[in-house]
Amino acid sequence: MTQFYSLKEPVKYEGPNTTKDLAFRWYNPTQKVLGKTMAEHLRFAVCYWHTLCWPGLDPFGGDTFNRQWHHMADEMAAARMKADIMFETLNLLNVDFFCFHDLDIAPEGNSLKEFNDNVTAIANIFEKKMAASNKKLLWGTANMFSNRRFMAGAASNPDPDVFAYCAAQVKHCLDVTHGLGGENYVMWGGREGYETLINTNIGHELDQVKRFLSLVVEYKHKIGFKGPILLEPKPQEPTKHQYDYDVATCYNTIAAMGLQKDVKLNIEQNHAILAGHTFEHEIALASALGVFGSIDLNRGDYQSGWDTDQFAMNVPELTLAMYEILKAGGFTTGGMNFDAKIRRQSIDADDILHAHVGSMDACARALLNAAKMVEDGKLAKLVAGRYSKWNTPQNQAMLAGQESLDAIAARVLSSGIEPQPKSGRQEYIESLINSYC
Ligand code: XUL
Ligand code: CO
Repeated sequence: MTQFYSLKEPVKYEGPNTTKDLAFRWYNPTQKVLGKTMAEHLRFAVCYWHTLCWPGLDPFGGDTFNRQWHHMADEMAAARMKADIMFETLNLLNVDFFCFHDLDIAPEGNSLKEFNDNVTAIANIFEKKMAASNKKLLWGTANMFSNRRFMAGAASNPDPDVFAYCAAQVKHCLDVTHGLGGENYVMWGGREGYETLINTNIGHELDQVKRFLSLVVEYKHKIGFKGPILLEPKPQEPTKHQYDYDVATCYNTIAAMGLQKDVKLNIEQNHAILAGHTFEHEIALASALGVFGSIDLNRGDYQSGWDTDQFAMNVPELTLAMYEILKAGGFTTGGMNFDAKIRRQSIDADDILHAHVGSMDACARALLNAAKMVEDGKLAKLVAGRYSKWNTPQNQAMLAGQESLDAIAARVLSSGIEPQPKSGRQEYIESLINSYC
């Protein structure tokens, strides 16, 4: 076992008045909120890629973190060291879940066969570590965006050999995820889109992406993988346009294919912002459409228009998101994966711990606030009130399609209906929400 961090004992809940730097002030895993423990509500996961793979580079400069495993000649030894540190991280943070891309955990080698063998070897190590520590896999996913073979797309590549290669890669990654008891399988289409429309057959590419999704769903049933396949909406970056633009766009694909039972969504805060939506909008819409799955938790920067993937620390913002998650009934197989990275100047190992602890505390506070909103019920009552006139038999019949356009028109003309506008009370509601925070 390595000792990467200065901390030796797991971070503990000490309450809001503690003077300790590394302690939970709000996240108390066993504390009951609305009938479930905080740990059951939040289902935190540490991600492999930002935590252990990204070296701190930006478009103008390279590695700032200088981690030992990025400078080792033996790549499998480096992969084993990363596995040790992942479990050290989970243990210190008292986090139950982790998530990975195949390429995060093992080196590519010189062929897909070699890559698969490397991934399996590390998964075998995970299996032992998971059994010993009670840690679980929230989801696995295949990295089909880093290697140059994917530069023109993965499943949407003009070259069918790339499509077939992707099928082979996902098959193995889904097998490994299944073998480790992964609760979901994620597909983020980083290269499923285009750089320029003028060299792209958009209809053909969409057919390819849909066929690929069917293949994965068919295979999931074949091997008895019970969790959902999660699409992860994102509008652009790395491509100019990604086909999984936002929740609405993904839902259209899922519904057109009739896959609502098997395919849900993994919603990321920063991706919502890039698509021109709020985080809570994307959660609420996914829930309304029956495809809410999981969360990639992070925070975008409202000034810079790219995926900054900062740790989420803004309690009022998280409160609205948490309220939508509670209204959606909470997580089933999903959870809160920290798809977030420390800044490139945060070069100390312990910065990783501070980032997670701070964000877990922010989520816990948001959960407590949102629970107050639910328990109090004032907001729900206000919203229900705005729609209450729909409950009359007449208006229910109109909504259920039992009245035609001309029948409605005749009714309006004969009864002299004159709609009476009512205040939306936005400022009152905004103040009410502040009162819970
Ligand atoms: C990229 C992103 C990915 C997915 C998994 O923006 O969010 O890391 O979460 O491929
Ligand atoms: Co993500």
